[in-house]
Order: sequence, then structure tokens, then C-alpha cells
Amino acid sequence: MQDKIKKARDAIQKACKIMVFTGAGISRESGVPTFREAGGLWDKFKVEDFATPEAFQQRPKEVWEWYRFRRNLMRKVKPNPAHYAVAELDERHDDFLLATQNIDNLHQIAGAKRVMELHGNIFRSYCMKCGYEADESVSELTGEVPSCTRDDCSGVMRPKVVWFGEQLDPDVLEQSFRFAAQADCCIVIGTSGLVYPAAQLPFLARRNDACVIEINPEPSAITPITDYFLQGPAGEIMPQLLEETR
Ligand code: BV8
Ligand code: ZN
Repeated sequence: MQDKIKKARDAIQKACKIMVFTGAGISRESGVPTFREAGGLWDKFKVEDFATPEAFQQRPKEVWEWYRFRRNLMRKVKPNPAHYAVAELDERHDDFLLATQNIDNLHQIAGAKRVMELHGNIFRSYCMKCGYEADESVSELTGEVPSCTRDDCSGVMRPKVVWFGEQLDPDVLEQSFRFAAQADCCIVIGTSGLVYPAAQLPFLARRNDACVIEINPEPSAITPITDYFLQGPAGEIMPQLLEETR
């Protein structure tokens, strides 16, 4: 494994345009549950009951309670060494983009600057009537469905996350796709690679002959197209990828 890590580290150092693509696994060592592993979120909660527009339409209070429960959990956790390693990559490389599927804000807290939040951010909300955006303080009314505080709008506020069946922000998607298609290195961290269109990013980089490096304790849907599959927890492996080559 050390030999693979060294080769992957050299490929990163040589790269000109690096895309990092992350999923729930990078936050696992911070204490945030993933989705599809045993004991993950979808074990306890059914997607269609909480992470779809229909669910919000039918049961807005329950969906808000689920997001408040997850927000409170995410407020308590801290970035782990993998988040800091990604922020360090951002620092070191001129041409860099992080595309994350995560909504936990941990990459930004760890100092990453060039971040595409493909699926939104759990600490942001917006009004379904006028589009007014607010941070969590506005909608922190426990138990109630928060309403818009702009003028006399009083529209329904919803979490600023992308639910299943919803389109991603077109600008975010377009920028991420364009960058991936021109990258010469794509580092995939902590994702099962099952959710589209986000999971297309490593394939776009691959099509551009990018070196694809994956860090995950388990193989994923991306593993078949990787040059280096570094099997293990991101919190342990990522810092090794940043060590100066001796
Ligand atoms: C859209 C925000 C359509 C909400 C999320 C059939 C085929 C293809 C596509 C579809 C299909 N049927 C339906 C679709 C579309 C659907 C989709 O892809 N479904 C999948 C499940 C089949 N996609 C959508 O609906 C998207 N929208 O397609 O719109 C459209 C088109 C035109 C016009 C109108 C509409 C929207 C998808 C976004 C959904 N929102 N989240 C919220 O979080 O509440 S998705 C959710 O899954 C999270 O964002 C999460 O990040 C994402 C992906 O999951 P992962 O991050 O990969 O997490 P997972 O648990 O799966 O894996 C964790 C990994 O970490 C594992 O591999 C594990 O081994 C690893 N790990 C564990 N520990 C560690 C570790 N790795 C490193 N270190 C460790 N320590
Ligand atoms: Zn409003």
C-alpha cells in the first residue's frame, strides 16, 4: 500500500488541474453518519419519507424535524484530518476545485476555498415563494415550519439542499462538469458513487485521461475506473498523500 500511496502522491504533485470529489465517507471520522452503509441514515429513515419534494409537500413538519436533528448533529462535529488535507490541497494548487456531495459545511470550516456544494448546505434555507435565502437562525423555530421573514411574504422556508428528483443548481453543475472534463487528476474520497448526476464527475475526468485516485475502506462504483484505489479511512490516508516526498 505504501508504494501505491507514494505513486498517488507523486501523481498529485505533478498534476496541473486537480478535482477533488467527496461524499459522506469523508465526514464519517468526524462522527457524521453516512447514507448507505450499515447503520447509515437510510437504514433508519426511508429516503422517500424525508429527502424528496413530495415528502416536504405532504409532511413539512417531519421533514423539518429531520433536518433540524441532522443540523444539530452536524453543529457539534469538527472537521477531521481528511478535510484539512483537502483544504491544504486547495492551498497548494493554483488550478483546483472541490466538488462535494456533502451538506455539512465541514470542508469550508477546515479552510477549503474553492468548493462546489453539489447538494446544497444544511445550514441554509430559502423561501419557496420569493426565494429569499436565510441562514439557520431565521428558521430555527423548533417544531414549526418556518415562514419567510422578508416583508409581508410569509412563504414557506425549506432547507437549501437538493432532494431526490430535484435538479442541481445549473451553474454549480456546469462549472463542476467543465472542470472535471479538463482535470488531469481526480481524487475521489468517501463516496459510493451511486448518486447522479454528481457521480458522473470522476468519469468525465477519466475521459480526459486524468489520473483517478480513490480513498475508501470499501470498493465503490468508481473503483473500476481508478488508477490508484487506496483502501482505508480518509482520515488516515489523506494526510499521507500530502507528505513532502522524502
Ligand atoms: C436528479 C442531499 C433529476 C439531501 C442528496 C436511476 C439511475 C440513475 C439516477 C437515478 C435513478 N433513479 C433516480 C435517479 C436520480 C437520483 C439518483 O441518482 N438516485 C440514486 C440513488 C440511484 N438523483 C437525483 O434525484 C438527483 N436529481 O437526478 O434530478 C431531474 C433531471 C431533470 C429534471 C428534473 C429532475 C438529486 C440527487 C441529490 C439527492 N440529495 N443529499 C440530504 O442529504 O438530505 S444525495 C445523498 O447521497 C448525499 O448528498 C450523499 O452525499 C449522496 C451520495 O452518497 P455518498 O456521499 O456516496 O454516501 P454513501 O453513504 O452512499 O457512501 C459513503 C461512502 O463512504 C461508502 O463508499 C463508504 O465505504 C465510504 N466510507 C465510510 N467511511 C469512510 C469512507 N470513506 C472514506 N473514509 C472513511 N472513514
Ligand atoms: Zn419569501
